[in-house]
Amino acid sequence: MNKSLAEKFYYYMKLGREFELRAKEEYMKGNIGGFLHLAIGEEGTHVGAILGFGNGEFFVHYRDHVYAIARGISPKLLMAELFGKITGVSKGKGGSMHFYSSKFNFYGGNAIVGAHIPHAVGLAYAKKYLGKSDGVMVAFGDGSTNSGNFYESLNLAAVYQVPLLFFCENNYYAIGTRIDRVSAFKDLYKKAKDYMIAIQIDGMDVFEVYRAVSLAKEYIQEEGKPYFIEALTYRYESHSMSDSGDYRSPRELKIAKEKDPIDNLLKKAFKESLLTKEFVEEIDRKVEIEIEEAVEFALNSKEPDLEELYKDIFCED
Ligand SMILES: Cc1ncc(C[n+]2csc(CCOP(=O)(O)OP(=O)(O)O)c2C)c(N)n1
Ligand SMILES: [Mg+2]
Repeated sequence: MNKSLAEKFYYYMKLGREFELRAKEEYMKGNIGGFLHLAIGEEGTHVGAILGFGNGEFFVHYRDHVYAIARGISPKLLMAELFGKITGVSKGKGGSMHFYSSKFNFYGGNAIVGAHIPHAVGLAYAKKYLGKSDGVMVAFGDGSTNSGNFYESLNLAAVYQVPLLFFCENNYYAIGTRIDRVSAFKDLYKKAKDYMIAIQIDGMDVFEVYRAVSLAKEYIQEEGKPYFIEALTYRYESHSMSDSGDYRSPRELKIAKEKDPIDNLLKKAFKESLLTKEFVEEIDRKVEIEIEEAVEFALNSKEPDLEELYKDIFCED
């Protein structure tokens, strides 16, 4: 692990966390409406995966903010999207669950659990068909792995041998339902291992996620075959702003927070002299300013005109 990578990890994880903490505040003030799913606690998984995969095409479910930030999409465009403004990354028409930017190869989020997994198989198939060597990645939650779409996708990806990285974030819950109540397997990589190489990693360790995803990317590109990673992670907040999260005990939360991915990164990086205290303080100040500017931008932007309702429905090319 080198210094510049550790610096990037810290910057994006901190930016992601502060973005979401502020989004929660703005939601409570009434500046953001609709759904809001936060990934606080999952930053090691999201940032490690995006940076490990590079610029390749990426599909994701609705818990998409930190992925978009790590992809380099401006927090201004993302905050404006949450505020429902025309300057938002999806012109204020998608909100939290539908960040989308073809410029950034970002084809998420998607609100329907598991529905985007076959889309990713389709794009990976197209790549292979057109003789392109770069791969595609799709991120989804543990809950998706109980859906038919998921198994159809594993099957087709293996039948056609497409360059697709399946990236499962196992945070142990689908809304309020704990995984062992709905899934025959607690270790979700086992659901994929007869179709392709499938591994389980510690998603609270950004270094481990980055390493595993980088290696998987090399594999799918060189071999032209699918690959499956299950990252064990945890969300600190409730499923969305509309549930209380009280289906988890305070003790469970406390144990999870002891593995906090940002603290984890700092501990390792200080020990190996990859980060300095001065750098961390400088980033904290930079992040504070960026978030403030993002909220200003969102507040001062306009809502979409009514005619926007009829745009972006059919492909015009
Ligand atoms: C097909 C479908 N069924 C049900 C829902 C309602 N729903 C929204 S999120 C969710 C839980 C999904 O959990 P998981 O895949 O583990 O992702 P996480 O929220 O934990 O990131 C459900 C059941 C939905 N959006 N789509
Ligand atoms: Mg889940």
